[in-house]
Amino acid sequence: MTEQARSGFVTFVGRPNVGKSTLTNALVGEKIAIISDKPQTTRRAIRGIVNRPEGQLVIVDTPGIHKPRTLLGERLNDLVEQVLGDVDVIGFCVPATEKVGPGDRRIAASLDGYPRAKKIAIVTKTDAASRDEITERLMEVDSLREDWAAVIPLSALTRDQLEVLSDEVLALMPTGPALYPEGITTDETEEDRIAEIIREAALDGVRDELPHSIAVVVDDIAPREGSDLTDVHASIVVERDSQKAIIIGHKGSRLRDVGAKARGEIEGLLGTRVFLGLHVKVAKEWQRDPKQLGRLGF
Ligand code: GDP
Ligand code: K
Ligand code: MG
Repeated sequence: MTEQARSGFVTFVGRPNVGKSTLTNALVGEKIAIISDKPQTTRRAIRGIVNRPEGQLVIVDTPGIHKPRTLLGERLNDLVEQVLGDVDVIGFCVPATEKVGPGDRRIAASLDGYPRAKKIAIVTKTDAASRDEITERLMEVDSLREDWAAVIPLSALTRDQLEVLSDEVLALMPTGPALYPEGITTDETEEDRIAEIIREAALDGVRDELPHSIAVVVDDIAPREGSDLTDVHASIVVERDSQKAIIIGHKGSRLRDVGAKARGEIEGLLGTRVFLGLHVKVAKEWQRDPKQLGRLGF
């Protein structure tokens, strides 16, 4: 018996840092979403594509719904609402390592607002939890809703049970042809991916409000004539002069580290050697300014 191919959209929801972006990347098999231990670091809807013999999954990694503090926050919430209303499957994530709390309960209950999507529960980070903890979490999560199509424990880090998840999600998708050509892992542009790599490197080691104030714009990508080098120029945009000083660091030391870390990854992405020119700019209160937001692509 040959079954018809299936395809559709899935997104993962859950509190910040439960492992949604890591899971997206692990399923796609390539880093397309940035991972950070800072909450709320995903800032756009990023699509990752998974091809399987049985069909195609398009994973949409979103920032998640948060209390909006700025115009940027409001726009991101609208974006997430739209994604949740459109997807075929929603995967609700809780980490095996932490007890289910009010935040998890609120998010699980809010899925009532998206009746179109089938819902599955995912217990993440099983590599970091004991058997008893995993069992306890599975029971807690199971009781949060009556309509889970499946409850799956997994580890994105060790890849344990990832296939179980993708099989389960695919089986819930409508039948239909692939939505993207095979061989494509994301619909993100090269510029977007480079900007995110730089943002991830710049986020590493900064604290408090600063992560939220950082945006990155790629100004130029050009192969250098007569060499195997690509010149990439990008701007790291912050909101205040004091933040600019932190990003640059003593005698430019921090910016150099950010550049070195990002350059290696960009070389992997482009498959050439890279000269990376980073410039730090101040755009006052860009998160609240519609014109600046437009310029930064939000
Ligand atoms: P998100 O905010 O839900 O997108 O979470 P991230 O994917 O950014 O991950 C948050 C943190 O959890 C990062 O430090 C990850 O390295 C870590 N993490 C994610 N998945 C796993 C996992 O399967 N096992 C372990 N031990 N850590 C994980
Ligand atoms: K995060
Ligand atoms: Mg994320």
